[in-house]
Amino acid sequence: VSELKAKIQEGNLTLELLEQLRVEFLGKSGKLTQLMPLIKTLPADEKPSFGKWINDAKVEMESLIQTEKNELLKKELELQLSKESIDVSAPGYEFKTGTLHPLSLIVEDLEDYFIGQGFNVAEGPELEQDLYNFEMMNLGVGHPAREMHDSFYITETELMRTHTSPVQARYMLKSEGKPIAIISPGKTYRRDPDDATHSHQFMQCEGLVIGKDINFAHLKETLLQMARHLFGPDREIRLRPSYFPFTEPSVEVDVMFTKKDGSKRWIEVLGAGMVHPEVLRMGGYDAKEVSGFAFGIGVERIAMLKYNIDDIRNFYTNDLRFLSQFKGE
Ligand code: FA5
Repeated sequence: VSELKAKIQEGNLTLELLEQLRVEFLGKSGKLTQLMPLIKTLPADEKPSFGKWINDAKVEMESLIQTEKNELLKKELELQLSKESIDVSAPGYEFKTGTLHPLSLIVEDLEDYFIGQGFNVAEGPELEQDLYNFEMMNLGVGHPAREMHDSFYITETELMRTHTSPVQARYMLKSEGKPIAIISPGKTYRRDPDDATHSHQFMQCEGLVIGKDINFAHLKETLLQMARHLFGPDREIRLRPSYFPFTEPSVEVDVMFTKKDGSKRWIEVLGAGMVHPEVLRMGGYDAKEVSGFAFGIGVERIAMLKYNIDDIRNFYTNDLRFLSQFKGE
């Protein structure tokens, strides 16, 4: 007992060293344990006192070790607590959050704006059937305007949609002759070589309005108000005659931009027109009863103009230095 006491008092114990001491004295072949068999060699009248002596020693040693163990555990806990104390004056961590992609910002803005005008938002598949992408848009097999939409065919009859216009056809069939006012933003695909203003995958936002007495003035005013919402209240637009097989008459719309050096120029942002009677008919509408207009906006174009971006590839190369500039927009 005194030997153990001395060793504990030497100090510098750790929990591990203490355990070694326990084994050394009380373990299976420990110093005290080894004394136990001696009891057999003693005369019967000495056995009880020897047994008591051994037992007392064991109890005392165990208590010494337990006390020391509690001390060590307490010290360890205190050390840990002192290390882990909270320094309320330490500078905080910067939590890095993502940001919406500029194209998502434009799409959300268009959705908010048109929902406010009473439009619904419709969706259609990106892997589209030839039927909706071309035929129901009045571009039959062999139609030369199909060339304008060099496409990625996946099977004989399915392709990656070349524009968002097939959503027009799908929505007309679903609406069964009822009036329509929708926009439909989404991804589109064409076999255009990538350059500063073209991408093989880009976004469009379709618009379609069908009802009684819808006329060209409705289309013009809708586009003018949208341009002013997007680019400011004084913004001028210009409608140029154009051709699309699914609209008649057709126009392309330019928006006036003032460059940094003060010079002005028109920039094309969308195609539009009055829905072609054939398209109405195929969609289940009577062209003598109703009329409609449609438009297809190039979303990247809008984003490039709004945020002054001169290369469309910036949207698709995931450079955080570019993307992080749209925080808080
Ligand atoms: C169309 O795709 C018609 N569906 C638009 C339309 C809808 C007309 C409804 C009438 C009624 P166009 O091929 O011009 O039209 O494309 C429309 C816009 O998409 C273009 O003004 C341009 O901004 C954008 N666009 C076309 N090709 C690309 C491309 N490769 N990369 C980026 N933007 C493109």
